[in-house]
Amino acid sequence: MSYPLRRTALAALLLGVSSVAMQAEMMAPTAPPDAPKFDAQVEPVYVNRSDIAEFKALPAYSEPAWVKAFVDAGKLPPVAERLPKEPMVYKTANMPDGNGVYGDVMRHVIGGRPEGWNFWAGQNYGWGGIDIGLVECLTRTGPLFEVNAADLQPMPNLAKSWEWAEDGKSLTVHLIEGAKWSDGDPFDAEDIDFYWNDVVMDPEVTPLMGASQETYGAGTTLEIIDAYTFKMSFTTPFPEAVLYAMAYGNFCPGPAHVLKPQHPKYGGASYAAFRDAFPADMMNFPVMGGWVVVEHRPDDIVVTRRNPYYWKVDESGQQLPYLDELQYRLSTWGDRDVQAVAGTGDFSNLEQPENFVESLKKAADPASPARLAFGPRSIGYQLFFNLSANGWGEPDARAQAVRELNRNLDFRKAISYAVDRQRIGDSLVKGPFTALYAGGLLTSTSYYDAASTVFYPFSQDSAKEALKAAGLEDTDGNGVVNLPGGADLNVTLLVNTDYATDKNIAEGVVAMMADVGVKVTLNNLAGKDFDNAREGGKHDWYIRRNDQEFVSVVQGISRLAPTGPATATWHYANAAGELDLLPFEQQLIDNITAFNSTQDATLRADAMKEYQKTFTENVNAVGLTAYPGALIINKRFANIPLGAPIFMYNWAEDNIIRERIYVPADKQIGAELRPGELAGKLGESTIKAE
Ligand code: BQZ
Repeated sequence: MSYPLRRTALAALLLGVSSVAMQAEMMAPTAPPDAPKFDAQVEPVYVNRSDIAEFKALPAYSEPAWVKAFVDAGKLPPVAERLPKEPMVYKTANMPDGNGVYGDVMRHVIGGRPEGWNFWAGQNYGWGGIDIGLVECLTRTGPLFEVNAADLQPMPNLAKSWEWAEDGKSLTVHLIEGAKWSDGDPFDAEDIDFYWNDVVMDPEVTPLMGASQETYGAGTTLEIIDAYTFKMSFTTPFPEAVLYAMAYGNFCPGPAHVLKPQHPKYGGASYAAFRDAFPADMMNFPVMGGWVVVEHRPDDIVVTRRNPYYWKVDESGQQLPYLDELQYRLSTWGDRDVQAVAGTGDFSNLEQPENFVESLKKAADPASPARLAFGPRSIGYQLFFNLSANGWGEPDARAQAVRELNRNLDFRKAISYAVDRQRIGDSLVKGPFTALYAGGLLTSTSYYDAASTVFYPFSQDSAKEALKAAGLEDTDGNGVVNLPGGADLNVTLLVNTDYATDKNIAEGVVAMMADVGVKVTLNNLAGKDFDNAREGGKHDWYIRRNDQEFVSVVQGISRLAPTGPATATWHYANAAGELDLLPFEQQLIDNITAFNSTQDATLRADAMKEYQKTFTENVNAVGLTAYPGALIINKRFANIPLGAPIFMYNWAEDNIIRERIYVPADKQIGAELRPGELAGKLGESTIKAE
């Protein structure tokens, strides 16, 4: 009788219960252990949305002198004609350092690479704030981290106001009037019509963030009323989450005047040609954002210059943005941290714990060019199981066998028991940063409820018991459990190699699975290849840094479960559009529907408690670690909002409202690469005043 068995038998005798019964037991799940105390270093100053901005006409407007030279040269209409009837006006009182001055540059460093500019056909701009600076959406949620709970709703943006019908079954939306794209073309309902009918509702087109009709509620329709008004109609009353689904990354209308001619419905050659019609070396793509891409040196840098038609001003009538240029050096995410604390870069979301200690040390030096401030614990990693067994991703026999195991609760429990979260956290960084994360909603959302969270503690014995309960034992004694047919169980784990954190966590998981007899093979893929493999269902398991839905609930709520054929990234429908939901997944969908169908705060909180309990009890995913991130910003920048988290409703590149950030004249560093230049015509070069 092996030693562990002898020890158990002895204990059984002592306790007078049958050893077999005790051995078969798995450790009882517990409530999640308390996270180490780690308060956000700076609290936001809470305000109402109307304290941040409003839409109104001002008596006079102004612009940088060098832009005025373009007007004088007849190359631009006067600023008042470039602005909408009622621009968005940022309130001076809400600006930490007041109205700003023009000039200077923000030097970003990013790990992505622009694919092309057709965001609406799924192309990414390289992340790291490029797309956030170029595309604007109907509403905005990044700055909501500083909004009072009582006023917590998305901020107006391209949609300046909206009203619900009495019964809540429709929403009438009013667009900003007289705003223009950066090439001077009017922004109006034609852009909304194209986005809804020829992007969202066109099954051949998938926008970057995957918006589909379900994102706005199954059965939702949209009707154009006039040039600045449209109405959405819903099948359930008051689906307020729709307003969040009108913020970044969804319902960010594209320039119909350049997109439409390329779309097959309007004479375009094909859907592939439509997607590739605006390659990354094509400059001056029209935007509604504060800056336009005027230069892209592959693998080197993207340069963006102020948009002379930008539709926001400060209370003194100065047209925004204040910064004339934003640069994006094309490097790695890790290098972003290094350059930010060194002062050769100006911004970073310190999101990889491996860089915490070094960055903290550097930033602690009073002479450091950058300031660093930690926010709430809003970064979380989970291991997701591919829960489709009806063909999504065309699995071969080996993969299909793994899919069926993934759909077995005992198997998922086994994987959770086998994860030593303390060891994962410590392998990334020592200290009070990482917490033992059960999975599901993060503690950073007010909808998180510890009492509704089920935690399977680290226990290799329990893991082995659970594997046995799932029909898996090491029948050939080679240390790897065997599938019913006798083959060793071998699982592929998809990992995003753009981040050291993802790779380190994955290596930890491989070792921990081996300890309980589960062989895991890493599928290491970079950025877009990772996204494509995940989107295409080409995985058994994958590791993912949470998106907004697990951090805020309301932002991206439709992605919290397979509410539609392509909403939950771990379970899409097969080619026939069929979703083989597990019973607990249906419960999760019902919880989300319950949340979306009421405005009652208590009923909403209850719906999310149910969601969290169902998600964690059924191990929909295995929580791996959760930790706070830190915002690193060069000290020369003014108007950085206090307590801005790197990630909540959106990333810091949105949260800090870059269009109203400025550098006092005496601190400007003269690092612009294209001083005095503005974007020219689409596909051409820049223009100069003289
Ligand atoms: C922040 C963000 C701004 C995407 C991306 C990137 C993509 C994912 C995710 C983050 C990067 C930075 O995150 O890591 O700090 O600057 O860009 O967009 O990981 O590969 O697909 O979801 O937001």
